[in-house]
Amino acid sequence: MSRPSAPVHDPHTGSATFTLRGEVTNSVTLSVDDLRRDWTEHRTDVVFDCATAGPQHHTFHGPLLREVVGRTRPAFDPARRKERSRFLLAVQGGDGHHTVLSWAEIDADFGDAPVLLATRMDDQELDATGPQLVVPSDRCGARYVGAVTDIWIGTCRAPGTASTE
Ligand SMILES: Nc1nc2c(c(=O)[nH]1)N[C@H]1C(S)=C(S)[C@@H](COP(=O)(O)O)O[C@H]1N2
Ligand SMILES: [Mo]
Repeated sequence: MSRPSAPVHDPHTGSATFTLRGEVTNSVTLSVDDLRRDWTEHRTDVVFDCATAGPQHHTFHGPLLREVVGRTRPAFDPARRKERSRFLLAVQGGDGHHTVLSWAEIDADFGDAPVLLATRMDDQELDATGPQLVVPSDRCGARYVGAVTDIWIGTCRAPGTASTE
């Protein structure tokens, strides 16, 4: 867990914001309201297992994570699959819970997982808390990160490269 941070709300709309950064051309800060307005909304009915509370059933609405991240123009050549396959995404919630996905999991040429950044869970709009990562292909709930504040995209060092840090 890293340091918790309370959501910052857009002063005009009151909608919680989060930041996308890393090895990108443009870092961006977006609100839940921006997610609702600027991208095609998808809906997914999921069930995931929680270690402490058992099976959880929810309906989520929101855009595809890969389309939202596309706005940052990640530092890969979009035409080169091997380059894309080296990227990771780290997603953090306001309580410090964070998890990783590989770009390939969500890339249409690889895993093509319909991972969402949800603006709504069941009947609840997520403007007060922040968006939720939705990973329908996961059997358990640990990567359903709620109250997302930060998303990082970038590469890790090649395994054969000695660390100098
Ligand atoms: N920010 C944040 N999101 C989180 C967690 C957490 O500790 N912090 N726990 C995860 C776990 S373990 C589960 S099972 C689900 C629970 O989702 P629900 O309580 O909304 O059904 O949230 C996930 N998202
Ligand atoms: Mo859980």
